[in-house]
Amino acid sequence: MPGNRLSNMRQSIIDGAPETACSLAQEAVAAGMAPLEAINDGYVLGMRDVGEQFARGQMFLPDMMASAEAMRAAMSVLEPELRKQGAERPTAGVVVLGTTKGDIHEIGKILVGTLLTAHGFEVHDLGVDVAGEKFAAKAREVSADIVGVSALLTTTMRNQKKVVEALEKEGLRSSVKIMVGGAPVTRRWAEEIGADGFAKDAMSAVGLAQELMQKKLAAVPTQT
Ligand code: B1M
Repeated sequence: MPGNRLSNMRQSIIDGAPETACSLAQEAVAAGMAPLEAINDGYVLGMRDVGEQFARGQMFLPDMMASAEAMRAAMSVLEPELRKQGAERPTAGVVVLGTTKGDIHEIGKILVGTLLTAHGFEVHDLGVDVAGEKFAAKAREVSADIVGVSALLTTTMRNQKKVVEALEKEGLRSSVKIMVGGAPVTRRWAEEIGADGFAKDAMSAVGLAQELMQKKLAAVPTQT
């Protein structure tokens, strides 16, 4: 039965069917399925299929938008469940998160933010199409430990470098760690632009954020 449920979830994204995606998520929560299993082994696989069909010219932009809508509908049910897991923990660190300038893809970034919150991080999500200066201003405002920048297009991943530069210009680079991610982003790219780390998916992003926090705390001189 869980196998069927997962494949129905996947299909609801391919079909661009928000109502089905939403009711499958509700059923899964009621049946005690882990929200992350539904996301990773059901809905995200549908999104991957959609991307592949789009790349082959078998699917068009309105279909892709309908699929994104279905994904958001499922996430509206699953996200609060994930957040509950982090609600009662002490803050693991302060993260400013956003999708880079020129880019409106947000599903992966939302997933990263949700999992960070579920693991005790205080997340300030700036949304999509965010300029480097805005990341830097928010980082200063909330005394961020980490700035996380998502990019889904090969053209907009270049703007991740602008975020690094904006933090340098603001004099924040030594106090703020930078992590980058998104489908076209690689470890090598992260190194090239001077970021502190790269994560390939949302769960790895949590591990990376924890690692960066440890490095940051280890660098703070202890008081005698
Ligand atoms: Co767009 N799109 N899209 N799209 N879209 C891609 C990215 C594409 C690969 C599709 C394709 O051709 N196969 C392609 C990019 C090609 C390229 O540059 N190499 C593409 C294109 C071309 C475009 C447009 C240019 C299309 C057009 O207008 N002709 C346009 C660009 C608009 C813009 O941004 N300026 C466009 C528009 C759209 C929609 C609006 C229709 C919609 C987005 C809706 C929304 O987000 N609200 C959309 C969608 C849905 C996709 C695909 C199908 C799915 C993206 C997604 O949500 N995946 C995508 C194809 C694909 O990726 N397979 C595609 C699910 C999500 C959970 O995964 O986002 O990868 P992902 O996030 C992962 C990891 O990457 C990682 O963790 C997440 C969870 O595991 N991660 C991080 C992400 N951010 C991270 C940050 C971190 C760490 C990890 O640290 C900070």
